Amino acid sequence: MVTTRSQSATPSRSSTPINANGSTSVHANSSPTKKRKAQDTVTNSVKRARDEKTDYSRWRLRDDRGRQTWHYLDSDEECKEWPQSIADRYMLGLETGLPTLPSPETPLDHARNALSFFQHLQLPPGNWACEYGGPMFLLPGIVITWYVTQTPIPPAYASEIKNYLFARQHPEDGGWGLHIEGVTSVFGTGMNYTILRLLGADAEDERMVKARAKLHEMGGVLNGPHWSKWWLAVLGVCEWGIVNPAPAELWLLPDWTPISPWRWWIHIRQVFLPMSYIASKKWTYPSASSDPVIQSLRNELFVQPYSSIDFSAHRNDISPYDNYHPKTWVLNAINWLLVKVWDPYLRPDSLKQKAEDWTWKLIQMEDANTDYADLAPVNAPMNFLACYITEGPDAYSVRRHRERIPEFLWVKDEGMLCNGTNGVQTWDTNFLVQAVVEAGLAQEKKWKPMLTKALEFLDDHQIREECVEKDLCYRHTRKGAWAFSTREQGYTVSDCTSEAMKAVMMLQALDGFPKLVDDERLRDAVDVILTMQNSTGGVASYEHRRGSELLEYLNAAEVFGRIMVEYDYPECTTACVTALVMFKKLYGKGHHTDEKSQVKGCYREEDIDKFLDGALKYIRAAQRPDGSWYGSWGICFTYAGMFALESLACVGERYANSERVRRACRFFVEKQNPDGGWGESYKSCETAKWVPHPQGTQVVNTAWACIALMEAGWPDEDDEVQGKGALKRGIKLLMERQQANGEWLQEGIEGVFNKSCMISYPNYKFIFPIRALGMYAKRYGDVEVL
Ligand code: LAN
Repeated sequence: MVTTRSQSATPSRSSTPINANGSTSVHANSSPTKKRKAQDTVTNSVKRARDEKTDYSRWRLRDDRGRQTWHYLDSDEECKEWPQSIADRYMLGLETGLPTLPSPETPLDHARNALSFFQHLQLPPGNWACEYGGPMFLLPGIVITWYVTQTPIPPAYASEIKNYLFARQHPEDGGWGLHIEGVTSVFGTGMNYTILRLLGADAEDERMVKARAKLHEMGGVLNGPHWSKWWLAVLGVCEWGIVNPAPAELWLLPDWTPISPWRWWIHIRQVFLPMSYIASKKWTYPSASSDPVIQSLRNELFVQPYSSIDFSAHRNDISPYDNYHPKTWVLNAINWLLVKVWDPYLRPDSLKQKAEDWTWKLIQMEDANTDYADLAPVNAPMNFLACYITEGPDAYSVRRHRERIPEFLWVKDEGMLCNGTNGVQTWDTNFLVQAVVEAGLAQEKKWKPMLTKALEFLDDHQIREECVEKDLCYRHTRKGAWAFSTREQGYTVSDCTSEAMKAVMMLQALDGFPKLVDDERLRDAVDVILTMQNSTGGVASYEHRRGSELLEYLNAAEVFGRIMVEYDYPECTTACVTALVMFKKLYGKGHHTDEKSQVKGCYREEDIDKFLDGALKYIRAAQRPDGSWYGSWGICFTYAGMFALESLACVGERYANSERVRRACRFFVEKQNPDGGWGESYKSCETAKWVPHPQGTQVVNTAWACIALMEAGWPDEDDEVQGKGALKRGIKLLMERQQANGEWLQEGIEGVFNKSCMISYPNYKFIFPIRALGMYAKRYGDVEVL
């Protein structure tokens, strides 16, 4: 059986005093037994280094119009001038000092208590923030890029990155996986071991010895996936011969070809872009051969002696732990032709140059359109490196990239990690606003300042201009959209746009809130949403689908499935459906005068209706025979079921009149645990079958299930219904798990992407219970739930 690590529970912080100025001391979390163990091993001639631990009272999170960075203050004066906020302390896992609240009785009392706590975590521009960790392959790209570009790494960052990696090392086998709960793999172990060494960890530290042993047991880094081979070639630990082709020439293909990169899913093409550029140049860290750490890594990362390795013979080696999506015979055949025939004999220098020139131009466009923030922390360090290689160490592009990388980094009780994006600003803020409005609490005076700030944030972060040379760099329309994080990042996401639009419309429809986003800007958002639909009726994430699913034959990543093109998602589709339905309701009849016909009606009503029709057909078709929907962005059936049922409810399809909704309810009720809650493991996402959470009930799954049942119009009090009272028991569980200060504690990981990689959404444990409790009170009255 494979042991997994659970996401760390909130605050197991120690009060052990830590030296000021970031100077070294024993790890604050070391228990006496751990220390004893360490001493024993030292006498056994294996070392355990003394970990450097920074002083957590010196960290501050700055949020500058959504641009979030962590700062370590060196002097006491600075600390005095910039005191630590409650939000800082909470994120760092320090005591918040927030008081015990009056004992709640009704569901709304519970929701109010939760808000009393959660309001303290709102940041000055009006958004919420949190750790957004999970993937274990993001820090390596950043640290390797810092290293080869000779970027000074702040000592506090270096210490806390090491601490995080050690904290996340598998307690038994000593390795790391693709994500924090995943099984140990070569990708996770090879890359994280490497960066620990670059950051100064000692090769003879007992934890490194253990990790190395595990890596060797899995065959060493020769068995890693494509991305790790690429990074190790950049670092000069492997030779470029081991890296399967990433041909920059593909970018020269005419747009009509079915495999042109502009058709790929945005994340894959934006990673492939710098990857192909740097691979074409076969650039390697120039000091690799004289750098003692690299020399040493050449001995540590392989099972065989470095000098005996024929790297090109290991292009296709991959360990079974990493081979989630094996390469197809088509891809293998293409790779063979590229390596054996195209590269050595046919590739003209002029074509190589042309491909490099064009990819470089596209890299510059990505940087320009995001002010060097870039799409995500995978392409950002790669673009940074491309700029360094092309423009030299002192170029503006390099300095700007250097400045922006810290926006991906996050400090928590375990150390410093890399978030999956530059934050969750817009996304979490949308959902919190909606939860409060749905709970009917938005009119309470106490929450008005908080909600007004949130509205100001959403107003500030709607994207107002199209990309420069949008069509040339294949970008989707974005004027009127919202991104997942910030306006600067600037990537349209279908559901982020829709959820933000809903949050804005909900607040602006209430008395006492300013009308910050005018009708024209809401119409821009509608225009964007209407571009997102696929021919199936469903909606994808960043763009409508541009290429065939057959492109999966060319999926070279090995560690992820279904990444080559956009797919339909019930979650994204529902967000669009509910936003458009709300728009029609609030801005419908007589709200807009058509320019041509001068008819007063709803803006683009026909287009909206057509969209809704197709979208609902898709939602119905996506339901599985057992009544469930598969979720791609949250875990898993509880998440998608909640959205799908919301879509159906929106057009009046509910338990009373729909067999499919009854089937969905039965699915939920059958999965309920005896304690009244629901708990779903991330394995549901990997296997596409319901897998119960090994730790049982989870607050977030329970909230999703309760919301789903309420959207469905589940007759909870009907004696005739099997499963009577399921909803009430779920709501009770949410109330029981709430702490005296209003918070809920962190449980298992909540989110997912690419089927196999998990990602944390820690704010969900506040947002969705608030919503569920509020909805319950609205439907059943705000009385004690007995
Ligand atoms: C995200 C995070 C948010 C997520 C939702 C809005 C929840 C979803 O409904 C639509 C897709 C989206 C925007 C999404 C897409 C993929 C992301 C950006 C991530 C899961 C966060 C990290 C991930 C990104 C791909 C990580 C980098 C990895 C690569 C394979 C390039």
